[in-house]
Amino acid sequence: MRPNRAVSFTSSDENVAKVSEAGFVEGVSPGITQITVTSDDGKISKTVTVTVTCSHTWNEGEITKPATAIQQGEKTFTCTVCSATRTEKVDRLPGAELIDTDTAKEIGNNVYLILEQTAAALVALTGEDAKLEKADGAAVNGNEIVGSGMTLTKADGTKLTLIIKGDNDGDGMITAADARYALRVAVSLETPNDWQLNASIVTGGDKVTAADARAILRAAVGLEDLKLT
Ligand SMILES: [Ca+2]
Repeated sequence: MRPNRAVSFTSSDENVAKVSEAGFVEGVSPGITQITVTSDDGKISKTVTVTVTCSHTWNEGEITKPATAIQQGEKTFTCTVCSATRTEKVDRLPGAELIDTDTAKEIGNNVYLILEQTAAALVALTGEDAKLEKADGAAVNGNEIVGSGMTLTKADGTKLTLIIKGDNDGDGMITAADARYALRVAVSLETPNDWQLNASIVTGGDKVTAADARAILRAAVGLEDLKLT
C-alpha cells in the first residue's frame, strides 16, 4: 500500500486566516482568503475560499452627535476586533417638553421659541421649581410675555436662553423698534449680543441684514409670520 501523499497548506492572506501544517484553519480577522492545498510534488492543487466574519466586541462608544433639547443625539460604538461601527440614538436633553419641535429649533443652549407665551404658562410647562429671569437677572412677573434673552432655569439646574425670533429687545413682542434695531445692526451702528443676534436673524444666514429688518417690520404690522431659519 502506498503511503499517504504529503501535502502542504497555504493561506493567501494570513491576516485573515492562518492554516496549520495539518490543515486546520484559524480565523485572524474578518475578510476573505484562499486556502490552497498542494501536493509536495506540485502536481495536485486545490483552493477553497474562506470567509472570516466577526461576532463584534463593542467598545463603550462615544458621542458622535450631542443631544440637544430638540434633537436626539447619536452614540457610535466601534468593534475592538474588526473596527466595524454601529450607532444608537441618545435621548433629548431635559427641556424638550417645552418646545414644539415643528416651530422651534435649538443651537447650543439657546432655545428658539416662536409662540407667544406668558411667563406663568412657560413655568407651568417646565415644572413649579423652574425659574424665569430677564437677561439682567431680574425676576419675571407671571403675566409678562416671555421675551428674548430670558433665562429659564429648570429644577435640575438646566439653563436655557429663550429667543423669540424678531424680538431683539426682549419685550416678547415684535415691533417697529425691533426692526429699527435690526437695521442698525445691519449697518454696524449696534453690536448685538448672542441672543440679540439670534433674535434678529430671521431670513437665514449668520449676519443681520436689511432683509431681516424688513421681515421684522412686516411681522410687526402683521404682513408676515416669522419662521425659524
Ligand atoms: Ca421686541
